[in-house]
Amino acid sequence: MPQFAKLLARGSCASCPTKLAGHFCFAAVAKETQNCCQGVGATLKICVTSALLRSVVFAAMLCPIFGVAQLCANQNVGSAPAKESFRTVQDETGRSVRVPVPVRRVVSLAPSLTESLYALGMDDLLVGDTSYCDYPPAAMQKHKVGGATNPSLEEIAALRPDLVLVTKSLNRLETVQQLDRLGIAAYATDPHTIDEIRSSVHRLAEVLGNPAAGEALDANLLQQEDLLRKKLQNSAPKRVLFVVWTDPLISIGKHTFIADALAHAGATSVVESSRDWPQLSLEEMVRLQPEFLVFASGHSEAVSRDVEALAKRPGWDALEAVKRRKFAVISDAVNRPAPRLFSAIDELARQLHPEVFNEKNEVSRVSAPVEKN
Ligand code: B12
Repeated sequence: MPQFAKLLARGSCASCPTKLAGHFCFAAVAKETQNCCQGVGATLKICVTSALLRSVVFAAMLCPIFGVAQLCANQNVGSAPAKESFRTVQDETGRSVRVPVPVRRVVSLAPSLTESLYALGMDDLLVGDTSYCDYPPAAMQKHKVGGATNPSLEEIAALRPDLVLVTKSLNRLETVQQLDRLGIAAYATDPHTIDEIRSSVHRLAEVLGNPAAGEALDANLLQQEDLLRKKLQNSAPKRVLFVVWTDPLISIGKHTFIADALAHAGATSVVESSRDWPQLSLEEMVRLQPEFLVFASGHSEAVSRDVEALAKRPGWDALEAVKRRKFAVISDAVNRPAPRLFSAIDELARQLHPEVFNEKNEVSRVSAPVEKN
């Protein structure tokens, strides 16, 4: 992950005024409380209350100075103990979610959300994730709560999360309903385009209390996107079949983030379905004859990674792209609506349009994927 994002995320005071105000207020409360405690027991409560009040007033004075009055109000800087403060936000599926302020413990139920937290440098909030959360490698050390579609509610509850992160394109509605019944807040994302992935990660950073980290990452991703767009501006898009699943054949619909990722990589899907993950017949694909077949390096053990073996199977062998071995195999990051998707897009563009990327033509490389060791 970019070091600057980490820096902002953990916040030097200069780059994160909210944190500055927060530290100030906390210090003020601590000092006042200590002074008061030296006094008579009966006055302790009043002293603490007045210290708190003064801190709140102090914070209110500081906020406009730093231009973050709204943020301070949202985060209740200097008010009641953290666990008693909440704010209501709307998630990307339109649900109202009561989010504790500050958020200290997060469980992620999707690899894309886990990766986003790491890319934002906010992984210290992550107390649990799924058995599919394998990137960056450090994510594998987090406490596992089961699969993405079948997590253990007991495991999640035992981790006492302030917030559980889910995504509509992978997790089940029932999981969110079960969490609701347990009184555990769940925030859902639902990005369908590259722009929406950037804004979704940005918004997530805000919801978790570090808008500066979201802004920095957003700007970095936008820069990567612009570089690639310029490179490919004169390249005609390649007609491809993106293979999500082989048995049965499942591809992508036109409103999915993968369709938009293909467009950013100089490709267009031969499938034009308005269903997100349509099941298709090979006969239909033979009729459409894509120029390339695009595979993610891993989705599940159940998906054939051996494209040579696939090429020998009846039906598949009738595709021109198969006969000519026009396969593009890219990282499974393409399956995850998260910052690393941008590196998968770059990877695909290099395979589909190698002429644009040869050393001679290359003006500047798209910067390295957002990652963290
Ligand atoms: C299509 C597909 C995808 C699509 C999208 C996922 C999806 N929508 O299902 C893409 C390509 C993006 C994908 C990605 C991944 N997938 Co996948 N995928 C599939 C596949 C092939 C079909 C699933 C399907 O038919 N979905 C259609 C229906 C069920 O989904 P839907 O239309 O979106 O409807 C649901 C949601 O809308 C949701 N919903 C509705 N309203 C609301 C509201 C809220 C608030 C929420 C939260 C949800 C919600 O409920 C609906 C029903 O469940 C299955 C395997 C299979 N053959 O079943 C694997 C499968 C679901 N994938 C799997 C995995 C592991 C992954 C990846 C982790 C792979 C990887 N290595 O990166 C990634 C994770 C992506 C991420 N976000 O991090 C596993 C999950 C295993 C598990 N126990 O959790 C499966 C079961 C494959 C397997 N056997 O291993 N996948």
